[in-house]
Order: sequence, then structure tokens, then C-alpha cells
Amino acid sequence: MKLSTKIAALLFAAWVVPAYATVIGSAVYSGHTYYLLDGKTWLNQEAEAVTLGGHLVTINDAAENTWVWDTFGTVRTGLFIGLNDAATEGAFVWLSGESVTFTNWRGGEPNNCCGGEDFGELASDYMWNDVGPNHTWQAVVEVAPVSVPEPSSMFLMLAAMGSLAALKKRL
Ligand code: MAN
Ligand code: CA
Repeated sequence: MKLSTKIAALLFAAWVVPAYATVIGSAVYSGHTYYLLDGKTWLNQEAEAVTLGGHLVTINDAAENTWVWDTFGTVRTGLFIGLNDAATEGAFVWLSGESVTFTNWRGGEPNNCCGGEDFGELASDYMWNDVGPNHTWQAVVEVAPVSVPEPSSMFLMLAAMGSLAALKKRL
């Protein structure tokens, strides 16, 4: 099953059986809102991230990596992040669709060990590891602000619609 199909199925399940609402922290960084979610599997974490209007966090640079752990990392286990190779083994991508411009794998990782590991975690040494589908770690969600048209472009759009209407009348 495709990753997006699995997440859609989980979203449907969450809608039928509302068992989520596990946001246990939040903070803002560079204009984006981040949430800390209570422990559950990576797939369930992403399903909840989507209901919050985002995805599991995309870490673009070392500063963001440090900030995420320093802000949300109180656990002995890792924190789930959006990096995964669920679609193609060995090809890690971000759930947000952003390109991978920074990585911080611990030495020897990702190793796809222990029967298969597709999901990224960030740990207390600020390093990343791939883990399997049954781990129930806390996770960090990143929500980018929704872009609304600026008043000036709204005005231009209304003006264009107005002239179109005028044109139609004349035809
Ligand atoms: C555990 C898991 C793996 C990791 C190894 C490293 O088995 O966390 O993901 O690769 O430890 O020894
Ligand atoms: Ca691993």
C-alpha cells in the first residue's frame, strides 16, 4: 500500500474513532508552529500531523535540528521526524515534499536493521537514526502559515473580475 493511502486510511480511522488529541506542547520557530505529540507509531503521528494542518517536522539545517531537540526533547527515546524511506528503500525523503538539504545521521545510520527501518528519529545527541514501524515515540509536527492573498493582489483580482464582467456585457 502507498504511504499516502496508509495515512488516508489512518485519518479515516481517526475520524470514526476520535482517539487523538495528543498535543502535549507547542512552540514557534521562524514563523512556523511546531507541536509535540504524545507517543504513538510514526504512521499514526503523521496522520495526526495532517489533521493539525502540517506534517512531521522537516529539519532544514543544524540550527533547526538543535532547536527541535532543545525545545521538545525530554524523552529517553527519540523524537519522530518527517524523514522516511517508506516508498523506496534507501531513498530518504521529507513528508513535506521539501528536498533533503541537510542530514545528521549518527555513524552507521541509516542501517535499516532489525527487520526493516523506514522512519527517522532525532535523539538526545542531536543525531538521527532510522527505526521500525512499531516504535511508539513522541513526534514533532511542523505547520507552515497558510498563505492568504495580500490586500493588493486581492484588489487586482477584483479589478480584473470587474473588467471581465464589463467586457461580457458589451459582447
Ligand atoms: C537499535 C535501533 C536501531 C539502531 C541500532 C544501533 O537496534 O535503534 O535503529 O540502528 O540500535 O545499534
Ligand atoms: Ca537504525
